[in-house]
Amino acid sequence: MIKVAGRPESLTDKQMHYCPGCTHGIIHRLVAEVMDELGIREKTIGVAPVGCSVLAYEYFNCDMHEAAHGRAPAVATGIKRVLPDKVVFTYQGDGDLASIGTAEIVHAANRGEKITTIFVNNAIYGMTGGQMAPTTLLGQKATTAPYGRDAEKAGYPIRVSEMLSTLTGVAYIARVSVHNPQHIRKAKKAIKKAFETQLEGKGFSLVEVLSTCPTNWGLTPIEALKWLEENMIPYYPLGEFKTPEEVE
Ligand SMILES: Cc1ncc(C[n+]2csc(CCOP(=O)(O)OP(=O)(O)O)c2C)c(N)n1
Ligand code: SF4
Repeated sequence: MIKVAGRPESLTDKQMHYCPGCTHGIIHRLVAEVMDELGIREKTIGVAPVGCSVLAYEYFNCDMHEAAHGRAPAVATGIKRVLPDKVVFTYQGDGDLASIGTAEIVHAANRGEKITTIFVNNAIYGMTGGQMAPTTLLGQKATTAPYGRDAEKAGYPIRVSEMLSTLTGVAYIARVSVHNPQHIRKAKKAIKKAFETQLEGKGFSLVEVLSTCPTNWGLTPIEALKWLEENMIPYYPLGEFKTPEEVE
């Protein structure tokens, strides 16, 4: 019998705790498949965030470290500088990366730290009950914006990939989505390119992945995928914002 599918070696056997329809699980799997394909599992160190993916250290079958809210890029910087031969990545939500950890991500990117960040943008704080995040769309409801986000009071949703790609130390930045199989395949390619950028010692790399939070969006899993496609992609366009070729 030919095996056509299986669990990546870079994931543990632990059952994930994510809500039905949450795409964090798909993104974990893509990162794990990339680790397997690049053969780097045994030399990879991941840094887990605070947020729904806080338990990522239980799911990835590589060395993992936990960081306080938003501080993953700073922790990853320390690890990579002490152990430059390791592959170091952070996995962070938008509350973690674009709110509490704004300074950390901007300065790690600006310093050109040779780390990779997987930035999961679901436009809301998932774990703590659906507060507005810096990435919450205008008009989108959140527990702290019951009438929808209002630019007058809360400013505009931050486009992290565009913002960071202006920094010289950045080698690779792309925004992808996981709302259907075609985009999942593209997302994996971008994640692989980000890790390859690090393996080539080229500088900071980040992949922003548009993700769902059916629980806090108040939608079914299928409605959430549709909502992502129809509402998030127009504001957060997909594509590569900076590639290693541009910095060579
Ligand atoms: C130092 C610290 N500050 C605040 C919190 C509370 N907290 C935990 S998870 C979270 C929200 C994270 O949201 P996000 O990064 O968007 O990830 P998601 O849950 O949506 O995947 C907050 C505010 C915490 N645990 N630790
Ligand atoms: S609260 Fe949202 S982000 Fe968190 S696991 Fe559930 S669906 Fe996913």
